[in-house]
Amino acid sequence: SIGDEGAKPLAESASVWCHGLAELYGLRIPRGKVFDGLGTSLESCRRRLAESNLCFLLWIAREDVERCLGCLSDGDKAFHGRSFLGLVVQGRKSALLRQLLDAECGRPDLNKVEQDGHSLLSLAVLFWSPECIQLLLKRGAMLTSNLFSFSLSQRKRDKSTALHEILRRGSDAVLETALRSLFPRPTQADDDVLLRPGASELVAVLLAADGSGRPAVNELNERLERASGPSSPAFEALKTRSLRPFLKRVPLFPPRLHLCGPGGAGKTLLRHQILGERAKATELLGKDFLDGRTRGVEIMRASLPRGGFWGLFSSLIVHLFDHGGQQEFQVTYNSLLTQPLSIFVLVIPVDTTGTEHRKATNPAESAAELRYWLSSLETVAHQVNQVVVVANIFAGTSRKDRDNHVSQLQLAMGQHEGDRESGIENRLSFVSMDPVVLDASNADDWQSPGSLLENLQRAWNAVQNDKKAESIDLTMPALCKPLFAAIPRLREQNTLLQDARSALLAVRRELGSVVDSLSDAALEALLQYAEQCGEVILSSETDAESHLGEKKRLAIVVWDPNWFATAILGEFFQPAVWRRNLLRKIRMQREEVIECFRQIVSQDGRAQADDELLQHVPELLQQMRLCIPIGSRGEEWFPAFLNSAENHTGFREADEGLEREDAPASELLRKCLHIDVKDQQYQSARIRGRLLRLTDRAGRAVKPDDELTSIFPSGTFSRFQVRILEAFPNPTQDPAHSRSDVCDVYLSRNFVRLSWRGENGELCYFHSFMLHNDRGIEFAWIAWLWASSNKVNAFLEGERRGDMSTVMEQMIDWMGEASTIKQRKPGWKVERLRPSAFFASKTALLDDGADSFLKAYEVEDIPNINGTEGVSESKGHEGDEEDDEQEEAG
Ligand SMILES: Nc1nc2c(ncn2[C@@H]2O[C@H](COP(=O)(O)OP(=O)(O)OP(=O)(O)O)[C@@H](O)[C@H]2O)c(=O)[nH]1
Ligand SMILES: [Mg+2]
Repeated sequence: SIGDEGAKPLAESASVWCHGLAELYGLRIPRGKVFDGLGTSLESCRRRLAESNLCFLLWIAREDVERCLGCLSDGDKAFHGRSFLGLVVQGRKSALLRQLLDAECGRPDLNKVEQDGHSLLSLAVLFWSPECIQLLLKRGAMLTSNLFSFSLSQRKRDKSTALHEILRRGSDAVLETALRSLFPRPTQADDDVLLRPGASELVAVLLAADGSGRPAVNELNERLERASGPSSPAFEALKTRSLRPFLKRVPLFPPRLHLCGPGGAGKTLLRHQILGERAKATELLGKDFLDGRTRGVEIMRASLPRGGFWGLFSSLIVHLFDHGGQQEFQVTYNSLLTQPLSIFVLVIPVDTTGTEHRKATNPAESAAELRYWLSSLETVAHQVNQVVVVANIFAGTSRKDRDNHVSQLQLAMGQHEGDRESGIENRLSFVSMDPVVLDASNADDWQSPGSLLENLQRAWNAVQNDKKAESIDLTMPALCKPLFAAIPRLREQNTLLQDARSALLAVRRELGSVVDSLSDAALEALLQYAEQCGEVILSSETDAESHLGEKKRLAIVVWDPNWFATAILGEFFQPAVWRRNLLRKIRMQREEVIECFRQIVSQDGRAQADDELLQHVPELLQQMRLCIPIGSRGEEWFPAFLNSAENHTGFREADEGLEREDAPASELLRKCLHIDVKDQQYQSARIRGRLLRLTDRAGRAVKPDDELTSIFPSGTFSRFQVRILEAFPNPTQDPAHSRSDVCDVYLSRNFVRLSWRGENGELCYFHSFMLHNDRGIEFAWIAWLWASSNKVNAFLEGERRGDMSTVMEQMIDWMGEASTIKQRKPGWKVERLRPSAFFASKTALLDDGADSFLKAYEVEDIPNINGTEGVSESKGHEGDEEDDEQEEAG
């Protein structure tokens, strides 16, 4: 059709070019796209091509990295439903692919699905480019159990997974890369990989069948048999055992049901009702407060009717955790509440009659209590959770009182839910926005229509179907089953606490041939599932001999978590016990902790604890965040549960040496260093103060009587104190005898004090407080730094370095670290304090608001406290109007 002689060669080139592309991509490109039949020059032909959407095919063919990068960042360059990277893979351009992936522009998703269902990896297999396969696998493309057509045939029978195809066609090197990409880390005869939590994915891929029903693992076995000579490590690891028994998986169970709430709320009574233990319920109703309270946590299995038509005869197994609500037992919570698939039942008492140990409740207090528990759960709970709020109505409460309480609780739940909308991350999911109202003393109330049981059934369904749960491995190896069956028998042997070696021997004895072929590491992996299901508690130690550094080795096994939490920890946390054992110190020697456990364990008699075994118990405490080791050797322990500044109900704080410091900063300076700030000698002294407060929903700093919407995670101040001890490892036990030549450290419940002395009598002094609001909850932190002259440099980490602002920033950082749990930090605001606030009492300081704080535009560097700010007490804090006005003007 082309008349023009000159255009003929062009038409031919275009043909060749289209043909070339067709070969390369298997795509038919009409010649007319390139050559319109009218063009008169090669130039115009090129231009036409460059202007069409085909030009990027040319760039790929030419491996023009720069232009291809442009296309990649463009994002929408696709041809016939094939993505840009898909085209690169299809063209087998491994070198180009590498360069594109190296360039890190936009970090393309290597597991994206193409329009025709292929993945980049399956395309690389389809067009067979070993280089691309390896490259993609190394860069994070994942083998899946999806079926693809790797031939022209579209019949299901002829489909297979990418792994099948690699097993059939790939070289050893390609296969090695594929297997490596499946294993979570390089396998060095690590034969427990398949048993570890999170191995489901790997197992699913190995077990995936091709279109004709042949599982990949069969092909793998055949290939392993065929292989001769030395092969790769991943290969070797698989060869050492027969894979089959490791691959079968069953669902992980059961969800955890946590009964939480204040002491005496009726949690245990409710538990007895749920478990149908009428006699125990009656007994508890007759008990007095101290006898009845739960020590530590009681853990047991419970079976609830599943509900719904089909579930009529089946039941819902849950792991029930009945937590002691008294403050001193709350320390056991953190480590237990953090697991996924948790259902929290928050029991709030409604009792307008009151008892000796518990005040009568009022609606506002109950709502505040609920808010506290919600914030507290919020800081520790795993994302996959459900919350049921229960109002437990005690006998003698009028209908009107009940309704008032319930509507306040409802309001508090609504407010909490409202936070979600304002963009604050909220990780609690309520089953219903209405509290469940019941009377725990009534045996059937909890299962009446619309009551607790129905809510639990809904919660159970919700956690199972939670989208967020998809990323969690909810299966375990079938091999766990015989182990789980053996655990009750192991408990009966009255060695509830065992070191790793004896524990593993006991398991082997119980399970016999089932686990013959398993290594100790594989058994440990199975025990980890038991721990995940709440059947045992494990503690591990860092393996010193391991070359990998971080590797952990099982140290002890607690066969009965219930026994450990109640009989051992519950006993340990009794104030009476640590009073008797004189353990109330800032720091404990590791030996003291061990000694205390020795006594408790031997009195209990259900475990034989020898010295070696007891040596490992502190690790368990540390794992539960009850004690914090100090320094790298961890010989000393900071008992977080004893040093917390929280209220301990039931005894007088003053009698126990548990008072909290509460004096104004200047008074403490006088008391601790015998220094009167107004002394002429300290004319040039400098002061720097910070107040850090939690914020409310609107980002405003809260006051003592405000409702807290976020709280400091429990143990925040303890962790801050530990950080101080690590930096300045010489605390003074007795405040009266402080040494003057080194940095002197003193800690008490809510107080930290550091003092440094320079060569010429210069002094530097730091102190900080944790403050509690009206309800005894930590809500603010104050820090002061005072230096006798501007020449004094403070010490940090035992060195003389940094100026005052460095020190202050460091302290605030440490506080930030201490209050951050799982990357979550409560909302707070830091305010700079005026020197005049140095003389104010805490209450006055918090009350008067802005007057004590520097305004944003004011410069902090005030030459000395006797200057403009004025130190005299009359002028200082108590709100001198004139003074205030001057400040405003300034
Ligand atoms: N009349 C009446 N008494 C109740 C009710 N709920 C709890 N009690 C009584 O209140 C006391 C405390 O109840 P528990 O169930 O032990 O409270 P708890 O929440 O488990 O308390 P801790 O274990 O200390 O956290 C017991 O003496 C119960 O008998 C109720 O609904 N009605
Ligand atoms: Mg209880």
